[in-house]
Amino acid sequence: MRHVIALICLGLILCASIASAELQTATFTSTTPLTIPDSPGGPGTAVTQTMTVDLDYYIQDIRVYIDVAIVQWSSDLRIWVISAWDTELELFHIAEGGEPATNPMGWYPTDFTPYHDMTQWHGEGGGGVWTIVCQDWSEGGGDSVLNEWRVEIGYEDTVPAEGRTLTSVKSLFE
Ligand SMILES: [Ca+2]
Repeated sequence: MRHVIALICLGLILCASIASAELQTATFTSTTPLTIPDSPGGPGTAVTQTMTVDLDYYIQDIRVYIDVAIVQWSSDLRIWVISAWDTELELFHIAEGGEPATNPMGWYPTDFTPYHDMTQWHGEGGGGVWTIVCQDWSEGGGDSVLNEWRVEIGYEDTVPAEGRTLTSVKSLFE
């Protein structure tokens, strides 16, 4: 009987430690519309919007959501996101990631395939100013509007992020 109790206790301790290692998730959202002007031919005007992410933890997992209203062709568009630590990744590349031709709305990397590998953001501090950059690369089809974008960060709340000067921390995740 004593052994059974000991095993149950051990089991409870294991479960508790596994539970505490689960990732927490925080989502940050911008719903300010951003007009993406149609290209006059070649790369059009790049427009940007920033969003402050208030989170003092390292990125262990990340998704980015976009909702773009497109007059005609999503294949005209390119969208980049720049992290708080200034790592710029292209997510939307002329609709090669499986985005629909009109009104693409969904998450990278779960709904659409990002053009760049988003794991490059893992190990960076999540907190700070994030930037989205949108550009129309082909004449015609009219302006588009980025209605909303979100950054969802998975993190462990047991490890608070230090300042970004500790870039060596990033290597621990690679
Ligand atoms: Ca266009």
